[in-house]
Amino acid sequence: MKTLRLIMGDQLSRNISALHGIDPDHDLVLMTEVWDEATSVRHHQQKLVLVLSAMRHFAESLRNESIRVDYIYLDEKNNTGSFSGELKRAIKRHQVEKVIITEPGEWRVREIIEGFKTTPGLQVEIRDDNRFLCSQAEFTRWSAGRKTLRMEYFYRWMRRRTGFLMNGSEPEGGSWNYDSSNRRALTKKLVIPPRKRFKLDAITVEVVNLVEKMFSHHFGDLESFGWAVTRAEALEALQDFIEHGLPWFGDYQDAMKSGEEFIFHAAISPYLNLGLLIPGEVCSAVMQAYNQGSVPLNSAEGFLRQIIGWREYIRGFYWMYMPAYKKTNYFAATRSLPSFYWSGDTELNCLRETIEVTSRNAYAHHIQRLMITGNFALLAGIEPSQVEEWYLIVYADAYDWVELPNTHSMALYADGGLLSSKPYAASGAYINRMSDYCSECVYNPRLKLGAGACPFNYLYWYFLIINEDRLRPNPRMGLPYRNLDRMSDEQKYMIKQQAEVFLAQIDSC
Ligand code: FAD
Ligand code: DLZ
Ligand code: SF4
Repeated sequence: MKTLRLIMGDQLSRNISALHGIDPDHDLVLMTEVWDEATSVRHHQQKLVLVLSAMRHFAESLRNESIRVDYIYLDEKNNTGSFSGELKRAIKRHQVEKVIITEPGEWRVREIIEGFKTTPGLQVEIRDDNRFLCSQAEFTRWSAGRKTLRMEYFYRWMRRRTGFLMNGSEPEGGSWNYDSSNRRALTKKLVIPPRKRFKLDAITVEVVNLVEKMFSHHFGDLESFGWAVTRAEALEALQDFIEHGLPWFGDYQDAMKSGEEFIFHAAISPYLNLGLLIPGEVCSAVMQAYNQGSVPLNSAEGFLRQIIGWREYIRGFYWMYMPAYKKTNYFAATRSLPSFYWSGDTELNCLRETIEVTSRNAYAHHIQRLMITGNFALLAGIEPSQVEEWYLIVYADAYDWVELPNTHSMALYADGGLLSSKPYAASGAYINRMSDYCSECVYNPRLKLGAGACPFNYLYWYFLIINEDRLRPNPRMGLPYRNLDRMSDEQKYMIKQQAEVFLAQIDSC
C-alpha cells in the first residue's frame, strides 16, 4: 500500500514513530512549510528561521538515506498554506492510500489531523509521540485517584521508573531534591563561559533571506541568530553545556545578571522541542558526566529534574486539562499587555533587560520568564491569553503544549492551583537578591512606597489586597497575609493609591 509519512516542523527525529517501518521503495515523506503555521502567531523571526532551516536540513538528511521526501517550500506558487490543503494535494499527486502521522504537540493541530480521517478512501494512522519518557497513557495512570497533580511526586515516580540517580529504591545522596542549594547569586569574580553558537550555512542563509522578505514585521532581531539547525550541531551544543555549564547549573540555576544571557543554563529547549535532541539521550549524557565525577550531585539532580520532571509533567498536564482549562482566569485579570513587552522601552530595568535579551536571542532563562516578565504580568493583572500569546511568539522553544501550562498555570496561576500550590508572586526584594538589575535601575528595591519605590513592591502588596478572598484561605499564603496584617490601614491605602496610579499609566512606565 502506498503510504505517505507526514512529518511536521517539530517532529525532526529520525526515530520518530511516523517513520518506523518506512519502506523506501513504496513510501514517501511529506514535509510542508505552511503559511498557517508561520503566521498562527507572529513568531519571533529567529524562531521562524530555526524551524524552517531545521526542517530543510532534516529533509536533506532523509534524502541522504535514499528516502523520498516531497518537500513543499513556503513561497512555492501552488502552496495552499495549510496542512490540510497540502496533504490533499500530496494524496492526489502521489495516489496515496494511507497516511501515517505522529500525534502533533498542539491541540489545534491535533484537531486538524483528526479531520483527515473523514477523507474518503484514505486510511489515517496517528501514532503516539515516542519522544517523551512518559506516554500520555502512563501519565493518566500516574494521575488516577490523585487530588492534585504535583510535579514533585511525578518526578519521584519518574526517578524510580528511569532509575536515574537511584541507589536501589533510594535517591542518590539521600534526598530527592537539592533545590535549596540551587539559589546562589552570581559573584563578580565568577567567569561565565559563552554558550556554543553556530555559523549560518547556505540553507540557513536562504531561510534568513526569506524571513527578512516576508516576516520582517515580526518581533525580534535576526542578526544574532546562532541556533543549531541540525542534530549534529544540537549534539555539539549539548556537549558544550555538559562541559562548561552543567557543573555550575545547580548552584546558579536561579541567578540573573545584566549582559549574561545564558548563565549556566543549557539553552537546549529549542532542540528538544524540535526533536533534534531526545530527552533520554540528554539524561544519559548528564549521568555519564556525573558518574565520571565532573558534575556535582546538586547540578546533576537539578538538571535531571528539569528534563524527566518538569518537561514530562508539563506535557502530561497539557493533554490532561486541554482544551477547557485554557479559558480559566482565576483572578479575572483584564488589563492589556503593556506595549513595552514588545519594545523593551521601560524604566523597570529587570523588565527591560529580560525583554531585550528575548528580542536578541529568542531566549530567556526560566527565572527571567517566571519571576520577571511572568511575575510582573501576574501582579499587574494582565489578561492571561495576551500573556500566553506573547510567550508563544517570543521564544524559540515555544509550542503550545509547553508554553501554555508554564504561562497560564505556573506564571499566572490562572487555573487557580491545578499546577502549583500558590502563585509565584514576588516583590523587588527577590529580584534584588537574585540579580544585579536593581543597581542600574531608577527605582529602589528597598523602598516599599513613595517616589522611587520599586513598582514590584507596591504591586505585590496590592495583588494580595485585591485578591484576598481567593488567596487568604490558602494555607501556603499564611506568612504574606500575616505580614500584610501588620500594616496600618493608612499604609494599605497608600499602597492601593500608588499601585492604581502606576497601573493607570502602565504603558509609559
Ligand atoms: P535549562 O534551565 O537548562 O533546563 C533544561 C531543560 O529542562 C530545558 O531545556 C527544558 O527542556 C526543560 N525544562 C526546564 N523547565 C521546564 C519547564 N518548566 N517546562 C518544560 N520544560 C522545562 N519551555 C519551553 O521549552 N517552551 C516554552 O514555550 C516555555 N515557556 C515558558 C513560559 C514561562 C512563563 C515559563 C515560566 C517557563 C517556560 N518554559 C518553556 C520553561 C523553561 O523556562 C524553559 O524550558 C527553559 O528556560 C529553556 O532554557 P534552557 O534549555 O536553558 O533550560
Ligand atoms: C512552528 C512551525 C512553523 C513556524 N512553521 C511550520 C511549517 O511551516 N510547517 C510545519 O510542518 N510545521 C511548522 N511549525 C511547527 C508546527 O507549528 C508544529 O508542528 C505544530 O504546532 C504541531 O506541534
Ligand atoms: Fe526591577 Fe524593581 Fe529592581 Fe528596578 S528596582 S530592577 S523595577 S526589581
